[in-house]
Amino acid sequence: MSNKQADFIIAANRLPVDRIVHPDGTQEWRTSPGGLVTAMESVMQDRTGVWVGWAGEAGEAPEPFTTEGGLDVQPVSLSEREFRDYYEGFSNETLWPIYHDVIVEPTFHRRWWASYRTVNERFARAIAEVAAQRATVWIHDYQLQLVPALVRELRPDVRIGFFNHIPFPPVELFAQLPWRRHLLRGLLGADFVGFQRTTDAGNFTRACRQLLGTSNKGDVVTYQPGSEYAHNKTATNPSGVLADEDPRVVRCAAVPISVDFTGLEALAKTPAVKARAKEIRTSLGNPETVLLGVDRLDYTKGIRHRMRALTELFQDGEITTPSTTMVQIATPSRERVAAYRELRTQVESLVGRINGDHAGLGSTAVHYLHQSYPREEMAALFLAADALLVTPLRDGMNLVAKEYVACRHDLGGALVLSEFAGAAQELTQAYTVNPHDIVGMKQNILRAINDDPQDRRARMRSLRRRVRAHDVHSWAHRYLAAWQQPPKSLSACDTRPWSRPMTPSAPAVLLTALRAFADQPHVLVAVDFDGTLAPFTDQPMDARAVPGALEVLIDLSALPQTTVAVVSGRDLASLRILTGHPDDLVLVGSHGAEPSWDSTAEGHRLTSAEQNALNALDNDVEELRSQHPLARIEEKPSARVLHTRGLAEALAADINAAGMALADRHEHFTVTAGKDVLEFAVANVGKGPALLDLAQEVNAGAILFAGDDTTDELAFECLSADDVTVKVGLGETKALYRVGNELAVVEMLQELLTLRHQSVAR
Ligand code: GDG
Repeated sequence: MSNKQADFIIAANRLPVDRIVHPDGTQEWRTSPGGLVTAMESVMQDRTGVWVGWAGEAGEAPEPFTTEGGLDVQPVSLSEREFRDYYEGFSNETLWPIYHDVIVEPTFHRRWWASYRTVNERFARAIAEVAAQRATVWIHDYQLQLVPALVRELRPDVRIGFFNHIPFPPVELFAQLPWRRHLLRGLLGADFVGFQRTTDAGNFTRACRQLLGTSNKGDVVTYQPGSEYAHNKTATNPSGVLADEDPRVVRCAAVPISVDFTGLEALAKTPAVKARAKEIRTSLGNPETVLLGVDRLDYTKGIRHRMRALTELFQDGEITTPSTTMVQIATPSRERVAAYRELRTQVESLVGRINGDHAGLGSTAVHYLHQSYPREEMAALFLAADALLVTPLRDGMNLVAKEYVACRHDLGGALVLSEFAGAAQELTQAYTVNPHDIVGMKQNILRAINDDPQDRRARMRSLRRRVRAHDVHSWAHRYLAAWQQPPKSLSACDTRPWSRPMTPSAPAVLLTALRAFADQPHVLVAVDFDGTLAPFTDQPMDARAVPGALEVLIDLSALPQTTVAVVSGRDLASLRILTGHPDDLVLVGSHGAEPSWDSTAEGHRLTSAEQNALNALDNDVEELRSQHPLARIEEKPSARVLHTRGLAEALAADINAAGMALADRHEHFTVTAGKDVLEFAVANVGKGPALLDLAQEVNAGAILFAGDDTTDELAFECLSADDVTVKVGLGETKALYRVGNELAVVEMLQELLTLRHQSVAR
C-alpha cells in the first residue's frame, strides 16, 4: 500500500487507467480520458488526490503508482472469482436490472452477495488507509454501495459523499432485493448522497422511510442506526431497539452529471476530426441522411426498439437506401453475462433482417459495428451524423447525448432522445420519444431528419447552451457545493399554500355553476397543469398529475361536443411528456404560444427581431447564472424562465431582484412573475387569448378554466361571467369559484363528468 495520504479520495469500481504493453515488452499505464477524470482534475487542482479502484485485470493488484498524467492511483485487487461474483454477478445481474426497471429479470445468489460485501470491505480498507485526517471521500456508483458505512466505521473523521450514476428504483422494485436494508444502511453512511434525477433521490428517501423507518424532512433523511430492528424484536433485544448511536443526518439531492463541453468541442473542431467526418460520409456513399446510434451493447439502451422503428420506416418507404443509412456502434459490454449475449444475438438478427430486406448492392441500410473506437473517431462520427438516436428504456443520464451536442459546433445534426434517459430532463429541445411507442418514435425520427433546417439549428443552439452552462466541471463543483450546503429546513415545505386554512366555494354553489355549464351545447374544459393538476416539485420534470386527473380529463374528452385542454406555461414538449402524449387532449404550451391544435403556431417561429431580442436576453441570463449558480433557467422556444423554487428565501429574493433588473433592460419582453418563477416571454400571447382562440376554433359556447397562478389570473380576466373560472388554492383572485388543491380539482372534474354525461344523454 502507498504511504501517501490524500485529502481528496475518489473511489470507483474501475481505475481510469489501462495497462498498455508495448511490442518490446515494456508497459505503461495510460489514463483513459473519461468524463469523471476530467471532472476530478478540475476539483483536485488545489488538493492532493488519490483514486482508489480496480485496475481491470483479475489477480493481485499492482502497487500504487502515479500515471503519466500525474494521477495517483491505489489499485484494489479482484480475484477471477470475485470478478464473476461481485462484478458480473451481483453488480450486473442483480443490481443493474433492479435499478433499471427490471427490463430483464434479476438473479439473486447469496454467494454473489457475500462476494459483493467482501469486495466492498476491501475498498473501504483501501480508502481508510490513504485518507488523511478529515479527508473528503467521494464514492461512485452501484458497485460500492456498502462502502460509505464501512469507511465511516473505520474512519469517523472523514467526510463521505456518494454519487449514483444509474437510476435509483422505486421502492416496489428495490424491495425485491433480499439485502435491501444492508444496501440502504451502506449508503446512509455517507453525509451526502447524490443522484442523477430528483425522482431517484425521492425513490431513495422513500425506500429509507419504508424499509428503515427513517424520518425524512425535505431533502434530509434522519437515520437512527439500528432502529430498523424495531420490527424484529428478539429474546435478547425485547424492545427491538438498538439505538445506542447518535442519529445520522444524510442529505440526498439530484446533481445531474455532464460532459467536458469545451474539450469535446475543441476536439470536434480539429482539422483532423472534421476531415475524418467528411471521409466517413464519403465512405458511406455520401448519403443524404446519416443516422447514428452509439451505445454500450446493453438491454437498457433500447437498441432493439430503435431497430424496430427503423425496420418500419424502411418498410413504409419513409426512408430508403442509399439516400439514408444508419450507423450503429454497439460497444462490447459484459459479454459473459447471459442477458447481454442474448441481446447481441437479437440485435444482430434484427440488423441482418433490415439489411437483407432493404440494402442493395453497394448500399447498406444499417452499418453495425460491434467495436469500440478512439474518442477522435467518436467525435468524427458525431459530426458526420444528421441525427443521433438515443432511445434507452431507462438510463441514469446518457452521456452520449450530451457529447453529441457538445461536438456539434456547426449547429448541424439533431438529437432524438428517449424521455426515459435522465438527459431528457435537461435537453428539452431534443426530439423527445417514448421508445415503447414505435409510431411516435418513427414520427420523431422523421421530424428530426426533415424539419426546417432553421428549426433544427435553433434546437441545437439551445441544447448546446444548456450543456455548455452545465458541463462536467460545473457538475463536480455543484456536487461539492451541495454536499457542503446546510440541510434545507422543512419550514419551506410546510408553507405550501393549501396546507393553510382556506375557504373553497361551498359545494352547492360550485355544483350549480357546473350544472349550468354542463348543459351548454359545446363546451371547452381547460385546466392549468402545475399547481392545478400536479403538485409543485423542485425539478420541473418531476411534476406528476395527481391520481385520476388525466383519466377524468380523457373521459370528459370522450363525450360529444366536449373539448378538453391543458393550458400551461410549460413548453409543449415537456407538457406532452408530463401528460403522457394523450391524443384526446388539446395541449397549449408556453402560455398560449405553442398550441398543439394549430400546427402553424406550434413551436412559435420567432421573427428575426424576436430572435435578436432573445439572444440579447440570453447573454444577460448567462451573466446572471454565473453570479447565481443555484438559479435554474428554463429555456422555452420563445421565452426564458427563472426558477427559484426550493431555494433559501434570501437567495431567492436576490435572484428575483437580479431578474427584475433584467426586465428593466429588456423592454421587448412580457415579464410575468409566478410562484417562484419569473418568465420573460418574447411572444406575447397569454393563456386568456389562447383559450378564446381555441373556443372559437372548436365552436365552444362556454369555457371552464381552472388555474392557480398569476398567469391564470390574466386568463380569468379574459373570460366572461358566464364562464366558470376556478382558482385553485389560496391568494387573491378574479375567479368566481375556488377549490382547495389538486385533488379537489379532480373531484370537481369528476362531478362535471357525471353532469355532462347526463346532459348529453338527454
Ligand atoms: C452510466 C449510466 C450515465 C461508448 N462507446 C465508446 C465510448 N463510449 C463512451 C461514450 C460515453 C460513455 O462511453 C457511455 O456513457 P453513457 O452515459 O452513455 O452510458 P453508461 O456506460 O451506461 O454509463 C449512464 C453514466 O454512467 C455517467 O453517469 O450517464 O446513465 O448508465 O462517454 O462516449 N467511448 C469511446 N469509444 C467507444 O467505442 N472512446
